[in-house]
This record gives sequence, C-alpha cells and structure tokens, in this order.
Amino acid sequence: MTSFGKVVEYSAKHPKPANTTFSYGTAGFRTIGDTLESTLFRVGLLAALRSQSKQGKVIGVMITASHNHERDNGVKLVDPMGEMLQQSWESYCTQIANAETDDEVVQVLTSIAQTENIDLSITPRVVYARDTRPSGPLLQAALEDGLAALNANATSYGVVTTPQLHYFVRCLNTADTPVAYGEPTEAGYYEKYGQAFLRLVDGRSQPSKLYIDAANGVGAPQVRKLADTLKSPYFNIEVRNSDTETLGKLNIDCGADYVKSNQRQPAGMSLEPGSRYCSFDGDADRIVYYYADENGSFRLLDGDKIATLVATYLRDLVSTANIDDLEVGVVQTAYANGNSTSYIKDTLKLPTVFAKTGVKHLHHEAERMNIGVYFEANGHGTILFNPSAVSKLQNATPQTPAEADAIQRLWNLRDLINESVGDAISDMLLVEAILICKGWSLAQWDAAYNDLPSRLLKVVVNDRTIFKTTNAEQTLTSPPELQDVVNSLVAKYPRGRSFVRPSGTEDAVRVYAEAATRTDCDQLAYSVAGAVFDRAGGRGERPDEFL
Ligand code: NG1
Ligand code: ZN
Repeated sequence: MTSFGKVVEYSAKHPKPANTTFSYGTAGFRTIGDTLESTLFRVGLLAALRSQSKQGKVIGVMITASHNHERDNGVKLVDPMGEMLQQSWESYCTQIANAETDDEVVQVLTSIAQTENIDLSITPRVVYARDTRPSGPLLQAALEDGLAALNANATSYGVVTTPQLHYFVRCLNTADTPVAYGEPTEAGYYEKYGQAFLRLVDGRSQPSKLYIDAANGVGAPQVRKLADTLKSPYFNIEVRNSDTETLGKLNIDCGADYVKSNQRQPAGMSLEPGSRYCSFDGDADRIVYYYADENGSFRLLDGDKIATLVATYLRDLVSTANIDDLEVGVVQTAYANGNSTSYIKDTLKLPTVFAKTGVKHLHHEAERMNIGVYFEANGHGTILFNPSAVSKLQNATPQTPAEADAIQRLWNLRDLINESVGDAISDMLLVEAILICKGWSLAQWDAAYNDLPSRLLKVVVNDRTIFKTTNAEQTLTSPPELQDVVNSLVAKYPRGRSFVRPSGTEDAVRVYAEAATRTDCDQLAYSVAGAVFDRAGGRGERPDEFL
C-alpha cells in the first residue's frame, strides 16, 4: 500500500530490541526509557492512523512515566476530546509495538486500516509533548520519525505537564464549535483556569502561603508560570523540589506518590504547624495535600479527602441553586479509604460507585452522572459535568440572588476544572478556591472524617497474569480458593477489608488492607500478602514483617 511506502525505511532506523515484549497497560507503555525507541516510532505511526480514523481530528501523544523512576519512560495516546485512548485501540498499540520486523510493522498498519475502514488520504494531525526525563528527547525524535513516515501534520508542545497536553488536544478539536474549550496554548491554559479561580475567590479573605513540592518535575516551571500569570495574593505559593536539571532527582524522596505511599512529608519540606503543603507527581497529574497538626504529627489529605471536599461543596451549591434533578455523584476505586466511602454515603448522602483502577475507568463511570466527581486515593481525578447537567444549568431560572450566585459559581467551577483528565494544577486551584470560599484551614477540611488505618503492599510473583478479579477488582476469581483465604483473614478483624489485584503498571500483585486499628490493619495486610506469596508463586522475600 503506497500510503505506508516510507514506513519500512524509517522503521529500520528504530529496530525493536530482541526478546522484549511491550504492553499498552493502564498508563500506556511504561518501562525502562532506553528500550522504548522502537515503540515510540510505532506509536507515531499509530497516532497518525488514529487521527485518520477520526477524520483528521487531532490526536495527542504524551511521553512520560509519571511518578516512576527517572530511568523509566512511557508513552500514551490522547483521544480527540482529551480523554484516554479508546480501549479497543490499546490492543493495536500492543500489536504494533511487538511486530518483530519492519515488514511486519507495515502488515499491522495495513490490517488496522482495513479493520477500521480508515481513509488513508486524510492528513493526520498529531500534537505531542514530554516531561523532563533524560530519555525524553531521544524518544521524541523516534516519535517524530513515525509521524514523518505517515506525513502527519505534527506539532510539538515541548516540555509540559500531562494534563496540559490533554487540554491542548481538547482545545484544538473543539475550536470554533459551541463547546470550544479554550486557547490551545500554555498561556491559554493559565488564563482559563487562573481567571475562573479569581472569579470564584473574589472578595474573600486571602489564604496563607501554599508550599508546593513539585517532585523535581515539569510541574515546577509550569506552576510558576501560572503564578506569574495570576500575580494574585490569592495564589501565594512557594515551589520546593523544583530541580529539573540535576539528574537523579525526579520523584526521589518527594512527589505525591512518595508522600501518599510513605505517609510522610517529602525531602526538602519541614512541616510547621499551621502551614499548608501539597505535592504533585512527576508529570503533575496527581496532587495530595498535607500539614502538621498541633502535636507536629503528619496529616495527609489524599484523593479521597479531595473528592469529599469537592463533593460537599458541589452538593451545597446545587442545593442552593435549587435546580430540579441535578445530582452530584462520586466515583472511587476500591483503594478509597472505607471511611471516605461511608462519609459520602451516610453523611453527604450522595451516590457513590466503585470503578476499576485507572482513571479511564473512573472517567467513564463519572460520565454517567450529572456532575461526577472522580478521584483515585493517590490524588488523580477531576469533575465532569455531563451534557444533561450543562443544559440544566443553562435552562435554570433563578428566583433569588442566592440561587443566581450558586449557578454562577457552578459555571465558574466548571471552567476551573480540567474535564479531560485529572490535573494537579487545576485540582490545586479547585481545592484552594473551595478552602478560600469556606474560610477553612487544612485542619478544618481534615475534620470531616478520620481515615481508617490502611496499608498497601506489593508481592512479586512468578506470573501475575494468573490473578483474575471481578467486582471492581475486589474479588479474586483466580487463583482458585485464594479469595476464600482472604475472606477468612478479613473476618478476623473489626472493620477489616482487603483485596488483591495484579498491578497494571508494574510486574507485581498489590495487596490492600484496612481495619479499625493500625495493628489489626498491618496484621491483615501482611497475612494476606503472605497467603498470596505462599499460594500463588511468590518470588524473593516473603512479606511477613508483622507476623
Ligand atoms: P496499578 O499499578 O495498576 O495499581 C497505579 C495506581 C493507579 C493508577 C495507575 C496509573 C494505585 C494502587 N495504583 O496502577 O491508581 O494511578 O498506577 O498511573 O495507586
Ligand atoms: Zn502522573
């Protein structure tokens, strides 16, 4: 096929490493950066094809490995509305990445084009960006070769956060339509979210300084640009862990994942009671807050706390706005702390559902709700207003100034959030706006409910593909009988809950446990992890610290 005429020649420059299998998982391709050159080239080809399959809409490609080690890298595709790649195309990604020869690459392209009935005469349009990783430039060059091989109209956004790239894609594809999302530029991004923030906080008391741990990643320069754009006492920040130049610092002892996993402050931050802190991850799509209480103890405000804060605020606004049948719901994963789920159901009296791990699953569940708040406990999430919510807001006829104000605030909130994907910078502005409007400290926010003690462990096994789950990943259907063992262990502990699932991003099995006390929780976590190790081919050291 002539459309693929240049592919073999270009592909020969980016040979696939022998004996390596790539897989497009929850977060796209993710592995040691240096092994990904052929994959990036091929993702370029596929991004072009995907654009053609969408009649030339812009497709995004983000080169990042998020919170993972600096030597890792990865890549994921962004669909036209700024959402994650449609799931049915994930297997095409895996297929093309694993084609053994240059000719096979062309065969895979040809077969996808036929299956999807793609008009290859359409000019593909693709935009791409990368984070600060050292392997980024090399991988970007390979991607550019893939795009050139299919004559794509390709534009680089340089080094930006993952959610910024999602935002650009959505802006480009909605330009000049009734749902135009904004200017597809960095300046447009800061302007849109920054102005919505200022509209919400106007006239309120100014907050104290917010210390931001940027994980020594791309969030550091980007959040500073936001502050430079805003120049507002409402956004009084100091960025720490902002060294994106020195090798070996990205995500090390800092960042949202470190803070959430270790339940402690990052390097470079000593916590003063009364002060306010947050951490981004390496590509700035996750955020967690924290502070020291009056005894100096570390207190974490994770994705569950953010979800409950946001849901409470939205629920109250919707109630004041007095619009019929406009409902707020919350989507969580099984990793959500049990007390957050009880709080949403029993105190807020809002509907809540569990989705499988990975934001694309949460996103789809949230789309079914009028106003869907979704967050993973690790701090990755956002809010979606579905078309029915938007038309209810448009058609609302406020009867009082309070109703009109609440409706205006809902519009401003919608402008403040990145609807395409979880975004640390936009989520931070959202949290800040709510805290400013409520006049709350972090301790007042934290007071809504107390987390149950929880523990997340990793077990390395010979073959994690034998682990199969159901019930939003909370119940194992394979290996046989392992779930019965987990159930009998859980039954021993008051408020015990535990589940086992294979990781979608690492070669390991994750064990989560929570219970009424720290001791019970740890015993439960380690006994379940021990059972997994013994009965399902554990490798290396047995996890038995507490037994
Ligand atoms: P896996 O490795 O499948 O557990 C992790 C996170 C997810 C999600 C993805 C993508 C946990 C327990 N898991 O997935 O929530 O963020 O990475 O980055 O935090
Ligand atoms: Zn990330």
